[in-house]
Amino acid sequence: MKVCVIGLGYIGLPTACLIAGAGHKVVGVDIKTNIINMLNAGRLPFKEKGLDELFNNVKDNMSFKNQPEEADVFLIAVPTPLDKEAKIADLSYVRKACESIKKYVKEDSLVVVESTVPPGTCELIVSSILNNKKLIAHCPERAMPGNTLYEMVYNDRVIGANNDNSKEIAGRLYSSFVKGKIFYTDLKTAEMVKLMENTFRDINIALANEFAQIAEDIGVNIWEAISLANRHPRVNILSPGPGVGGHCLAVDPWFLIENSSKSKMISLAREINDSMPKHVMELVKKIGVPSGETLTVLGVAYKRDVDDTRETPALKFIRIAENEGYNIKIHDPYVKEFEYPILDLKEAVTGSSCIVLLTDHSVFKSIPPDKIACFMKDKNLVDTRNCLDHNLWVNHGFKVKVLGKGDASELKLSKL
Ligand code: SAJ
Repeated sequence: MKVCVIGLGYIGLPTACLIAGAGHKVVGVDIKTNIINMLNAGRLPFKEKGLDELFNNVKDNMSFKNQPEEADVFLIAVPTPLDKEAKIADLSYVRKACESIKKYVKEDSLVVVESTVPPGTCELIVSSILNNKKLIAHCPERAMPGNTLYEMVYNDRVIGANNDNSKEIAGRLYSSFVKGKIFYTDLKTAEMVKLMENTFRDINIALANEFAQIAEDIGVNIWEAISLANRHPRVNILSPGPGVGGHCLAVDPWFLIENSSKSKMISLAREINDSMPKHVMELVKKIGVPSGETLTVLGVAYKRDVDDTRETPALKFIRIAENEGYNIKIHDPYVKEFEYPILDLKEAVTGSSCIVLLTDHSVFKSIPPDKIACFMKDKNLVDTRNCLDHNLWVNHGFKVKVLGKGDASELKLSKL
């Protein structure tokens, strides 16, 4: 098949490479000229495990352009950001992508939407822009950044299709590179399934974050409590942290509820997770660092061992801290581009009164506290991911506060 992939980001590009690797001819399209130039020059615009090697093996089957062209399948993998004011999906990129392919889509070409969209989008919006062309499928991506290629091949996939013909063509395309099982349903169910998956995770992280704050109040170590609770065969509590980032969990739950008045828990979970950066600010104050001091933020990527900062809770924390009068210095060995300068470790801790660890990058575990203590003004550490060896840091003179770790001696039983 000839497949035209619209949107060459974190999902579109790896998918395009896998499709090319399965022997199809791929035309990759993106509105960003710099991305097209880089790809044509044989370079990747971002890092992802295994992508370099795959790209080098398959690029002869691929071409990259700013404009779509005729194809058997059009695969749309453009972003669907959140309209932050209205808390609804901003479908402008999906609309533009559909407009851009409209004149190339024939009666027998299939249009597959991989972008995450509110239920009803494929049936009502995509279909009407394409003049009710008959072959539409929705196959939401499910891959985890950092392990994208493996998950794109081995995860099960859900394909929503509007008729048997679109189901058959989409099935043929995906089964050529997916080794997981493929399940078929209608368009709207597939759209809802994807949103439910991420909402499930968001709500469970919110529960962990609520447990953590309760534990701080009553003097319990939530990390120990969670690991013990998880010994129950049907319990799997997730980890608390400084909030939820990424282009999915902080966004998708809103898409699920934008056309329903029945949600209570979903928006509450969003509120809890969004409030975590503020809670981290409170921990900094509790450890005794007053405003006017310098804080070192360790990690601004939204999660461990990736360079991705989309929707990162670190940005919210930094803005809150600056509003409260703190100076901020940032160190993140993965992140190359950010709203604030990224410094090397020594520069980031020099003159600082507190290290605030927000991302649990593996390399942070080997930071030697004795080697950086001498550059700091005061030795304080707030660990929001329970990721460092706290005894080691205490032994080198650091005062340590861990998110979710209540001080047993501070227990106040106000209701007893
Ligand atoms: N997080 C916690 N505690 C946890 C787990 C995660 O605070 O116990 C935070 C992370 O630090 C991060 C955020 O949640 O800020 C999201 O990270 P994640 O690893 O849970 O998920 P994503 O956003 O990288 O990828 C998710 C995945 N969805 C599910 O696991 C249900 C992935 O499979 C989807 O493909 C992706 O969303 C997507 O594109 O929708």
